[in-house]
Amino acid sequence: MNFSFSQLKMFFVFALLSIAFSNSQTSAGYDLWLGNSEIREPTILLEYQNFTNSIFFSGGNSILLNAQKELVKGLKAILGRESDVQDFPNLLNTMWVAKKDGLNQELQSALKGNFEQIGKEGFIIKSVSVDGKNILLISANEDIGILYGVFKFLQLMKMQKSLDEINLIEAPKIDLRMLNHWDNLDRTIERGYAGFSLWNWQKLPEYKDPRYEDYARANASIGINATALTNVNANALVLTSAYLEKVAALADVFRPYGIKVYLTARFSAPMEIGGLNTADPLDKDVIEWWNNKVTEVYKYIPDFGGFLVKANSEGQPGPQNYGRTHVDGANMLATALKPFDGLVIWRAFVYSETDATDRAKQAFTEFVPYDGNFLDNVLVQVKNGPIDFQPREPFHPMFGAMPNTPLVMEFQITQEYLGFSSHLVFLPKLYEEVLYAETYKKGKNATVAKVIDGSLYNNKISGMAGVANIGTDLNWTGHPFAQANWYGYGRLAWNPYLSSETIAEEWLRLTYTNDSAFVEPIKAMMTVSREAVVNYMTPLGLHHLMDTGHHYGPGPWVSDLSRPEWNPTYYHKADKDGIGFDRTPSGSNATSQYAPEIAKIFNAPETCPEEYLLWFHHLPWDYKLKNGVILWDAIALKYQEGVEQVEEMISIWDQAKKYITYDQYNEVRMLMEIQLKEAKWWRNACLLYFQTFSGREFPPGMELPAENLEYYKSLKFPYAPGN
Ligand code: BDP
Repeated sequence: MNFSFSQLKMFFVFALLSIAFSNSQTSAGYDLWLGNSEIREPTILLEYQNFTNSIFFSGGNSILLNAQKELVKGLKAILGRESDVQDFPNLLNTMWVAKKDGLNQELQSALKGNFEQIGKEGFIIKSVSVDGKNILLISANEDIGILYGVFKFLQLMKMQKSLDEINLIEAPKIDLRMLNHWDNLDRTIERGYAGFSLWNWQKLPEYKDPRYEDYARANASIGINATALTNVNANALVLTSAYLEKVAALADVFRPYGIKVYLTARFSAPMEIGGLNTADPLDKDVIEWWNNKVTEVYKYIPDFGGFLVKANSEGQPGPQNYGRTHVDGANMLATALKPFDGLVIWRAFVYSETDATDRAKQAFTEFVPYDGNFLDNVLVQVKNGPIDFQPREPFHPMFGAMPNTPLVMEFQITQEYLGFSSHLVFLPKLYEEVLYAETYKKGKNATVAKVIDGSLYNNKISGMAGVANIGTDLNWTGHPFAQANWYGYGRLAWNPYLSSETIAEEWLRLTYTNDSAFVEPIKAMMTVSREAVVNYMTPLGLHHLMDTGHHYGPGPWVSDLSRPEWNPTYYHKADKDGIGFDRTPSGSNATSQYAPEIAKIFNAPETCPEEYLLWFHHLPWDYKLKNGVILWDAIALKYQEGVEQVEEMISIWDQAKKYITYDQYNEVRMLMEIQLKEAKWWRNACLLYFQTFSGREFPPGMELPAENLEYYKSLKFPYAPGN
């Protein structure tokens, strides 16, 4: 075949374009917060060069090899040159990376007392002066501490922090820092909005997608040390040997990054894959089946973490099917796991179709009486609020109410109820609000964070779980800013006392640039984004107004589902007299599940924080808020405010355009267009619907809906993702 010159030219242009395109694709967010390495500050750069001229790295197993690999690669990206890394110490070394036992006497004594503070996973980064020479040290008790220390060190450099007098002694405050993947074996993800599951079960165990390692690396860089691979609505097949072999292959990739694998255990597995005719936790054959199964699991995965269990919740099987309790079920599994140091993480997300009491009360009622009855390798996992991952909920009253049971905080990182992966919502703001909440359980200063990290009740183990927002999308999370939610979740699991602003700043610097002209306004934009979504979806304590099933968009009118508590009308209770759910003693009395100090505040509409007003009170449309505005007007104006906040976010983003690449700018800009459109949709649909009860005009200042209520009600989304 002959090509003309112009055809050849076209071919070259095409080839060049596709190379450029694939390059821009691989850099389009794939590197996460491990990406940006530019250092613009010359004095800082010089300091870094001095410290990293000659490095002694005391090597060892695969975790340390990874740490060394990260250090070499990271320094090269930052400094633009290779550092001299040696595995024997000498006089020229400007930096030492070694566990305690790899340090010489002099350096060990320079760190005296520090090693007791950092436990198994912590690290020390310290500049010490030995014989008049400044040496930078990264040390730890265990290998994993070195890996975490190296990641931290590189992050500090990327954020242009001076290392001159650094003295950082850090250890995680929470033991179990876990991701929960709601991934199905067919690779769909329940409530996943970033593509399909990373786990390619079909090709495992032979084919290990390089992405598994990138996943592990990203997690290790923020200290995540556990991952539950499968959906809580579990499939028993993952416990068969054919799948365990695949799980083992993933565990092998994650192990050198300090990450343990967990699986969800379907309670009826002994029947489904074991051929038994019962799954009764007190039945001796069932007990034996689980014992054998656990032994088998540990043959494949010697450091298997344990089981995450959703039982007797939303139709999932559980011990109650056999007249047994959550304690019977959890302890049976815990007994099987105990010899291998495995854990049971038993979820408290329960509400029953036969229980007519307020759904918000049911988990507390069911679980709190069991406090102290679970074996010591059982943790109870509780969602942040008493309903279900809403844009805003008061903290779950179980936090603080079970002193003898380690409670794992369950946050949702995937944005099931917060606009999927099209809305920019910075979730650490939400997490922080919950963690900072005062429980009054042992006097003042008994925050939820103190319950979770085990310090309030001296629990022996502590944990936090985040329902992952990760999928096969090139940028992992669908929305570039949803990466900040993965990052921020990890940071708070490491230290639940960090502020969301600190996290936003770190993430922006590590992901985009250190230029404060970019960082400051965008940080402010991220900070406001959470309040914006509350305002345009569910202001003033409203909740669960989402359309049902897929939870995409507004559906406050839905009232015909079989279970009452699946209907939005159950939650807002709008009628001609007013709106809101009375959870005070005159209503469901859910407030009684909180400490009396808090119940008192929540019980009176005058003292109840306005952001929870309609969560706890049913109030007349003309009820006057603190600022004198009547409730109907206030609701309408809050919805309007939410829309305006998104407009403001867009204008901030537009001004930041010059600090980042066009692709980085444009991707977010296009998503913001969706967010604005949907914010208006939420406002219009909810207000037109509530207006049918209030019978009042919209207040001045509110942009009038573009369509009528029938239009909004007619919208259907049979293929909304994640369902
Ligand atoms: C709800 C989700 C559902 C989950 C459930 C859970 O809609 O898909 O299975 O939570 O946490 O929010 O078990």
